[in-house]
Amino acid sequence: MNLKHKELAAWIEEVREMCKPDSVHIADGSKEEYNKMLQIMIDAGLATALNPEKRPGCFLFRSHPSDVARVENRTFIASKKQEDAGPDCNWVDPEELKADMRKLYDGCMKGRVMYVIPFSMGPIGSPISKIGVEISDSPYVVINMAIMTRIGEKVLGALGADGEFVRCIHSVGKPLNDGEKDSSWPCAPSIDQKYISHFPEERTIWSYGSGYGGNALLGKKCFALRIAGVQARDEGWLAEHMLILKITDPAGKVYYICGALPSFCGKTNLAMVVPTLPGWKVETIGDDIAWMKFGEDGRLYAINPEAGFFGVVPGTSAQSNPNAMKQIERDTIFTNVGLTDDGDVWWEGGGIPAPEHLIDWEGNDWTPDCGRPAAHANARFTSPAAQCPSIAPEWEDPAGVPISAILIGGRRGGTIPLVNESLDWNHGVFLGSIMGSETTAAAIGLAAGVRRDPFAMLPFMGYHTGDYLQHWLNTGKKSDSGKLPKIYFVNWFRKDENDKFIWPGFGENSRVLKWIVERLSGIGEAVETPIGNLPAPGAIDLCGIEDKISEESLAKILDVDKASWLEEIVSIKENYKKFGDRLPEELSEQLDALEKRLS
Ligand code: SAT
Ligand code: MN
Repeated sequence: MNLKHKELAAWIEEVREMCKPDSVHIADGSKEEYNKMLQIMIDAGLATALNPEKRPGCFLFRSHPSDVARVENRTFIASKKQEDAGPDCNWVDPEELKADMRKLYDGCMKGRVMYVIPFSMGPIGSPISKIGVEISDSPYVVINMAIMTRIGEKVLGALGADGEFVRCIHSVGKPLNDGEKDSSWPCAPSIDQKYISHFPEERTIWSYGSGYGGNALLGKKCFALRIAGVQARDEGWLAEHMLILKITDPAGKVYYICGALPSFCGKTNLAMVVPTLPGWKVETIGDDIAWMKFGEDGRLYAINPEAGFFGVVPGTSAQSNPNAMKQIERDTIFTNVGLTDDGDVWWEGGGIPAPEHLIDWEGNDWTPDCGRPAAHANARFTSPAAQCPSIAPEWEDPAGVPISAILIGGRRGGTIPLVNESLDWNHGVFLGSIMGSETTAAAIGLAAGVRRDPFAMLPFMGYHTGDYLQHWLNTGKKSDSGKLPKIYFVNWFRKDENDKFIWPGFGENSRVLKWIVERLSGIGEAVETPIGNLPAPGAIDLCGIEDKISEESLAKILDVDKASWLEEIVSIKENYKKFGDRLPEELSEQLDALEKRLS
């Protein structure tokens, strides 16, 4: 391919000289290329084609047991100054890190092809989209990036001769000696040989040693959250770990809502929720990341920068997520699930009885009584967003969709009510700053059991969290309060005295969405409380689920228990200490005001 972009061509040459691959391939993004790469991986024993009668167009990969998830302690933010990385990032000096990594990169692609993957985060040509180029020695990365982003020639076209792009280098970290046979999942097996490095000032990502998920598909968390977060701060927009929903009420009025939920809070399920309320429709725009910019009308417009979903497989069932179940019937890549004897896939929590025998995610014989799971807990599907049955027709609209509300939430057994409407933007940002999930029933006490995860960004911060929260506060000053999205704090996970979830969840969460939409349109009823506006008695529609939850139980998860909120304040203060003098003043004010309202 003829590269018009001189800087890009020079950078490719520089990386080639460092990594010393056998050859270079610039991905064109065609279907033929995708199929050919899969065939090469099947022939080499890296991939298994599933039974086309059961799962047409589907393939299974098994990763190395050391390489099954993101590695947070090997994720580095190498800003020039340590204080700019803040309390939630692993900071390393950029020059030292580069020197170490250059040694690892030297000759690391020997025996392999170096793939160059031009990719667009967001619809090509959207004013909110951005371009990256990932250089990788993993064909698995190429086909996953082909699903998760828009790749190839059309991106090079959009880049032109001098367009801006984020430089991403990735190597699995396993050069091949002459004649050495490749393993089925090459990687650097020891954790301390893995590096997921970000150079925020240079808008550059260097990854080494892992082939899995966000460690290797560099458009996702590395670019779209950590690097884009820094770009968003500098350019005045928001790059967030949020799903995007389209809700249509029975009268046909449409609302778009973003939602930030930490891991294991059912984010993908909510992104594809099937409402149980008659007349209501929910469609999907995105399941993981939202990029939001102000439009000329002063409203925030969001795009989903991704083109596919990289969802957790275990627990995905016709009950938890019927849309995902349909989506992954075809043209999907599975990683680390079980392989049945008839060439289909199987996983725990799928609602399908276990077969008598299968091959587990590590490639071993498996029977239901063997005492090991068939699928790894972080097994994933990679599947095009376009084939999700609930995808909204406008999901690729380059203009984005205007956001009316932002949901934030976590997994909390107590204190935090089912839903709480913030009083205004700053109060909403305050709620975003205190959100989080209980880790375990840690012995260190209630307060220490909550992992505060502001806007679900903790693992994805590219700079100081205090500055990040200040950026949210500043964003609110850029428009009229009536045009800004309203912020709602949700918690599906309140438990009763017997440790049982009180709220039925899943499709019934649409009842909370209904109240939110009614609030937006001015008809929803709320009561003012010291912590925010909570649904008035009877305002959450329980029609048809009276057998699952009574008005009394609902009242329990909509209460404000003063004693536990006072404990909460102690814990928030403790957590705020880590921001030092970068804790935004507005947030201390919010905390003081809350304390006053409670007393
Ligand atoms: O591996 S990913 O970062 O893509 C998914 C996740 O961990 O949330
Ligand atoms: Mn995520």
